[in-house]
Amino acid sequence: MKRKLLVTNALPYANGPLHLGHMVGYIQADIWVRFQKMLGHDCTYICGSDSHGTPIMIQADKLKITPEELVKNMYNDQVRDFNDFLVAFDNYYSTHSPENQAFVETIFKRHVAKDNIAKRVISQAYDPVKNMFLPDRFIKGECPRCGAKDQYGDNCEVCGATYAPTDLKNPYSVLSGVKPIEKESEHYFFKLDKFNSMLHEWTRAGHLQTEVTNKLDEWFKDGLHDWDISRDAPYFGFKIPGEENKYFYVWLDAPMGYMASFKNLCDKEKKLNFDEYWAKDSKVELYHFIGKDIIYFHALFWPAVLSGADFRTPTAIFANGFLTVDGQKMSKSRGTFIKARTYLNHLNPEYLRYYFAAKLSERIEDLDINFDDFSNRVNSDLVGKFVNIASRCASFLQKNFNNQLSSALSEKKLFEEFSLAGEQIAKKYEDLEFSQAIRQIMLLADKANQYIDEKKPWAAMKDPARHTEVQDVCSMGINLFRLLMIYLKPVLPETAKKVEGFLNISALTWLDKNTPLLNHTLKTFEPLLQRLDKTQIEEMKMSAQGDITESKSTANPFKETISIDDFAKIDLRVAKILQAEYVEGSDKLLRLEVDLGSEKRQIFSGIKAGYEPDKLIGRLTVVVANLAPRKMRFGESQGMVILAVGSESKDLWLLSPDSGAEPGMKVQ
Ligand code: B3M
Ligand code: ZN
Repeated sequence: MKRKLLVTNALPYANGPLHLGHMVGYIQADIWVRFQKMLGHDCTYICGSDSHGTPIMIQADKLKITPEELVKNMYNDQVRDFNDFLVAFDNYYSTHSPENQAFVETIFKRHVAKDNIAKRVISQAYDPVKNMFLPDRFIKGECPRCGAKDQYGDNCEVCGATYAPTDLKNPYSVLSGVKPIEKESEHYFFKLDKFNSMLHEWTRAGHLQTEVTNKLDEWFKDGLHDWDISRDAPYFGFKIPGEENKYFYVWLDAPMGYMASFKNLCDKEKKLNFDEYWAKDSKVELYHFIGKDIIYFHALFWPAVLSGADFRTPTAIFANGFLTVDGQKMSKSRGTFIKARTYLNHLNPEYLRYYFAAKLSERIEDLDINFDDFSNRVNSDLVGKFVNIASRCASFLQKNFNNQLSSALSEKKLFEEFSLAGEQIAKKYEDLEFSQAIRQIMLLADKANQYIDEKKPWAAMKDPARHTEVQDVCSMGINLFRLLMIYLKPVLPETAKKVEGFLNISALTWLDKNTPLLNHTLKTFEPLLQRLDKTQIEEMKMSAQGDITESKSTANPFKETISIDDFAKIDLRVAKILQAEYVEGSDKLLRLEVDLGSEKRQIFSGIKAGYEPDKLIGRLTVVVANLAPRKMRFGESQGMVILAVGSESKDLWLLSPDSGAEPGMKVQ
């Protein structure tokens, strides 16, 4: 039966770049959607930028651009990152759109009419210099327990204490540095408690993962509190109708962005009908993929807001866990913060799609990316097992049989076994048990390789009487490979395209697993996926470390202030470059030998794109002399050359002291 589905991913904030942690949920949903489409279901996949809120306003202010310009820039970056990670939304829109404004106003008015909105005066922290109310994360101070400085208003990063912003000692506004004052203002509240019984029922009706239902039980026990849905000017968002200085809180209009993005698509593609998807009695399945940190908004507020405004509620919400890198929380200071773009500059997106798929389950577990494991899996599973089947068989068929497949299957049973396994694999995809699907696919890949090993076509080829056998074995191999490609297509869409070209067939669907490809001419085999070279990972990690903390288009241009003592720890020296040469196997690095006056050092520096080694020999530059030595694949790097860098990887310039400087001189 053909199903109709609408699938969404959480709308990423437009105030910072996408990073690998984000990609978990987007890749998960994209794989699921591609799978549904391969089955022939009518599945629409939408997303967009979450474009409102104080952080966006502040960020734009810092950059001296308007919030509109900022969200436009971020939107473009996000679209590019998603495209390059092969996340194929049917529409990517923005919450800062006329459609979204219309939805938030309609929905708000419907709730007002039903007396679901209250107004009352509350007192909040206010920055008397910037003349604005301060969200919690804009207030810092000393931890009330251990006294650590510069802690946020909710918990202490030093001793782990949790508290309210009002508990901070010597609080100050992050924006102006002054002590916040308390100020009163009237706010709008959504009466969540009125939906208590509706939510009680809804959260237990199979729309949520078990872990989520359990978590919600705790929240129900705490009681459902009124939700503050308004913010005072200055704010970047939609004005509340009838108010001069009040805006809807970003989290009220954010999920409505799902509707706005879909409405925008309906206007472009006339065959889609908005009401069929969102009216109260809609039969369409609606799925939201989100991160575990935003469950409260999606499993409580959102169904209540929708149902109270006479719209349908979601069919299910799928929450995913966080990403850790080499066992640690992603952190800018540790250099484990990897932007989506940094990854893409160095590595194939399908590697990460495969790695995530191999580790994802239906549960809300955190997922660790361990880069040794990552390269082993890519090389042994994808290249060693999967691609290997095709390359082994294709070369025999091309050299000896004009790329022609046999007209019958020599091992019907084996083909049927592979075809039948597709049913279980489909079930695993459907249930979001991707790691189990991948495990089964790789077991089949082992089997296919074993089959070829046993039949030894290379031996049979030596005996002219056995040539038909070779063609049959390789045709079997290609047919098994084709089924594996079908099963991996949701994860590896680019590779699938190449394979469809090589097999000389139209786009593979899931049902194609039931019929073999026979009596058919292949195209010439082209390499499908390269082995991953560990230097690519090293180089990516190096750029991640070097990345300024936030994306160029949006960042505060400078890093956090350090003291003069901090600066004094860095030992900068004039160095003379004695030797410079290419490093085999690295497309970024040069190996330098430098003279620091009192000693010579070896330094690997990522300047290959900007300099020919010969031109460097003999010149002076500046290095960090006391950077801890780092072991790299090519040897130890004993220091760091400082560079001026532009936005392209080739835009880099060594610093040069004026003439007269000597190697070893201090730079300060
Ligand atoms: N922008 C938070 C996030 O990016 C928030 C999601 C909105 S979903 C409607 O995770
Ligand atoms: Zn503390």
